[in-house]
Formats: sequence, C-alpha cells, structure tokens
Amino acid sequence: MRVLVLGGDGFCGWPSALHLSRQGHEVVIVDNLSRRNIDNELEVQSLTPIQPLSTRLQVWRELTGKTIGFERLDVVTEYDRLLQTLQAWRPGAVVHFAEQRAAPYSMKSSWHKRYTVNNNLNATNNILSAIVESGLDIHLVHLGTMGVYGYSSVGVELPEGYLRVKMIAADGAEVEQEILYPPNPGSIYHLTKTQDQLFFAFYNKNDDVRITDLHQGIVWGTQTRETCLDERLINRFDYDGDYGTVLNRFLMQAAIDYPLTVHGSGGQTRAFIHIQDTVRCIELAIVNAPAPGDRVKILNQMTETHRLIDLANLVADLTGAEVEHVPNPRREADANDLSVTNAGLLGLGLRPTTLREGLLREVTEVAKRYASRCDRKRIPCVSAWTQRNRSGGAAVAKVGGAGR
Ligand code: NAD
Ligand code: USQ
Repeated sequence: MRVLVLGGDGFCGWPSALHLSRQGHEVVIVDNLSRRNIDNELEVQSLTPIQPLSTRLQVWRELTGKTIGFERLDVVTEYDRLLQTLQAWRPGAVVHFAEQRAAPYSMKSSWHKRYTVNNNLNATNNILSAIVESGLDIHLVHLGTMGVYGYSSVGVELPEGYLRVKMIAADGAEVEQEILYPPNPGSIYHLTKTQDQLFFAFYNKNDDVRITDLHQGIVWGTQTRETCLDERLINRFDYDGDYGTVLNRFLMQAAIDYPLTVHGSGGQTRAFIHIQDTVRCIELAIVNAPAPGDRVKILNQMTETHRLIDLANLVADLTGAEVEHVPNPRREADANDLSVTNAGLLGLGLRPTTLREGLLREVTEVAKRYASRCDRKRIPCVSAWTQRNRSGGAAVAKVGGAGR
C-alpha cells in the first residue's frame, strides 16, 4: 500500500517508515524538520548521532534497494502543498505523527503553549480537510496518547476510547449511550490530543473519513530491527528535561552514574510500550483499517503499566544506579492506579516486547555507548507547570522559540 508518513523524521515516525518500507509498502515521508530546530532552541542533541534525513534515506536505499520519498512540508502552514501531495500520490493510508509531542515543552511559557496548540490542532484539521477535499478514500492513522484518559485512580479498567453510560430521561426511563471516554488532560500537549479526538469524531460523522486513533503509552527503547541495520539509520534518543521520557531518562542516567530522577514519591503509574512494538502496531493498524461507515476505531497502544518508583528500582537493581526523589515540576497526582485494556492490538497479533527482555541491552548498547554525547546540564526538568512549582525548585523556562 502507498503510505504517507507525516512526521516521519521523528522518534516514532522514522522507525515506522523503515518498518513499513521493509514490509513492502511504498512510503513517502512528510516532515518540516521542526523537531531538529527545537533541539537547536533547547541547545541539546539526541544522545544517539542521528544523521540528516537525506543521508538516512540514501543509506536505506543502498542497503535494501527500497526508496522512501521525502517532502519537506509544514502541514500547518502549507495546506495547498499537502493537498497536492495527496492528489498526486494517492496514498491508501496517512500516518499522522506530525505534532509537538513533549508535555514539558508545551508548558515552558505562553509562547510554547500557543505554539503547541496551533501546531497540533491545525495539523490534525489540515490533514482531515485535505483528505476530504482530495475526494480519495484515505485511511488516517493518528498517534494519540494514553494521557487523554488522565491519571486519576478510577478503579476500573480503561476501555478503548468509548464508555457506555446510562442516563435518566425526563420520563424516568433509562437511556444508554456510548460516548468518548471523558477527557482529563494533564498538560497543554495532552489537551491537544483530547481535542484531536473531537476532530476525528466530527470528520468521521460528517464526511465518513476512516480513522484509527492509537492511544499510545510512553515509548521506551531506541532501536528497531530496521534502525539496527546500519549506524547511520540510528533512531533519536531524547534524554533532556523536556523531551526525554521517563524510562529512557532512567536508562541514560544509569549509564552515566547520574542519580535516577524520580519526581516526588514515584507513585505515579504510567503505560509503556517498546519502540519495536510501536512500529508493529502502526502496520497492524494500517492493514486492519475500519470498514467504510465504521466509527473512529480507538486502540490502546501500550503493553505494560508500571509505577515510576518500581521502574527506578528495577533499573537501579540492574545497574547499581542510585535513586533520587526530586521535587516534581508538574502538577499531577503523586500516586495513581492504572489498569488498561489493550485487547484490540493483541487481537490483531501484537506480541509484546517485555521490559525485562530489553532493559539491560538498551543500557549497554545505546546509553553507555553514546554516554560521552550527554550534556549533564540538560538533564534536570526545568519546565514547571505552575508558578507555585516554579518557586518550589524548578528553574523558570526561557520564553520564545529559537529560529521560528
Ligand atoms: P517527534 O517530535 O520525535 O516527531 C514528530 C515529527 O513531526 C518531527 O520529526 C517533527 O519535525 C514533525 N512535525 C511536527 N510538526 C510538524 C508540522 N507542522 N509539519 C510537518 N512535520 C511536523 O515525536 P515522536 O516521539 O515521534 O511522537 C510522534 C507522535 O506520537 C506524536 O504525535 C506523539 O504525540 C505521539 N506519541 C509519542 C509518544 C512517545 O513516547 N514518544 C508516546 C505516545 C504518543
Ligand atoms: N518523570 C519522572 N522523572 C523524570 C521524568 C519524568 O519521574 O525524570 C515522571 C513525570 O512527572 C510523569 C511521568 O514520569 O509522571 C511520565 O513523564 P514522561 O515525560 O515520561 O511522559 P509524558 O510527559 O506523559 O509524555 C510522554 C510523551 C508523550 C506521550 C505520553 C504518553 O512525551 O508524547 O503522549 O508520554 S502518556 O504518558 O501515556 O500520556
């Protein structure tokens, strides 16, 4: 199938593009390279030495004989080019990774809040509008987040997107309805993902666009079977206080003898998935598209849930690292329960990579190998959610984005 990968130069998009290409799909990447510009703004680089996109694509062609196309295009500001790309190339599926994805970055300042809202909501609306205007029957696969459900302990297993509710009508009769699970975002970034869901519901109802929304947990790991083939294909590894996600940060911290930074008590429970499973899920979603007329298909893309303190202790046990409880710069529950169903993707054939299998390999083959590239000054999480958290220890973030 022809697949357009929006955001295909990013952490999830690049290995997904390679995996789809290897599976025999024809792939074109669309990206505005904003993520690389944000590295410049934050004065930090991926722990791994990622190559320019043209080098990545040339190496892939040399190794496999397969060509992945590239359009440098901003899906927010270049609507006409996006539409022309769809009309000219006529993809069967579009995978939409092209959003600003870091919660701390989205909370740094009013500029970062406005950038994240503008980028993410307009990216989603533009791609949906372009699909409708193209007149083509294109399946949209979107990367959403587990964070749309929020992290309050509700005591039930989180369903895949929808909730059956009962209401009492005026005549006293019971009325049943299925609604989107009530959104409860914990950051401006997560808020954009909850609003994406409304765009999907509307375009699906109004224009019959076929959509799969993957509610993904925190992705850990770096390499996939394809990115391992040559060092020049290596995937990005974010470790800084804005873009680094918790488990990869712990692995990097262990590799450089930096105490593992647990926010608060570490009683926060989150959902996780390995990057190898992410790329598999994307393909499963593409080849199992909803039928014409189906409502938006929502799948929980995660394989395990863990309390952060348990993860820190696990990494400490494997590596001898110290665990440090640091003041939490976020406004979030100090502890929560989390139980999630992922029956949809398991039913489609996902075989999860477990934490225990991959953790140590990740520390030795990636984090330790590139440890000398780490800038320790970039490790602390300095983006605070509120004024109170700022004065509580986290430094005030600088205002404005470099080069944009
Ligand atoms: P990333 O920042 O590494 O990649 C996003 C890519 O999109 C970048 O290459 C960026 O340049 C591009 N992009 C952003 N705005 C664009 C625009 N307006 N036009 C064109 N290109 C644009 O992020 P990622 O970690 O690969 O995440 C991809 C998606 O998956 C995001 O939507 C994110 O919300 C979701 N997700 C990620 C994680 C995770 O742990 N990384 C977990 C759950 C969900
Ligand atoms: N945390 C620490 N120590 C750290 C960094 C983070 O304890 O050094 C804590 C945070 O306070 C939070 C948890 O770890 O409680 C998760 O933080 P994170 O940065 O790993 O993940 P998050 O901000 O939730 O965002 C990431 C991705 C985002 C994706 C989301 C999935 O950046 O794109 O949507 O994970 S989910 O968490 O399921 O919503």
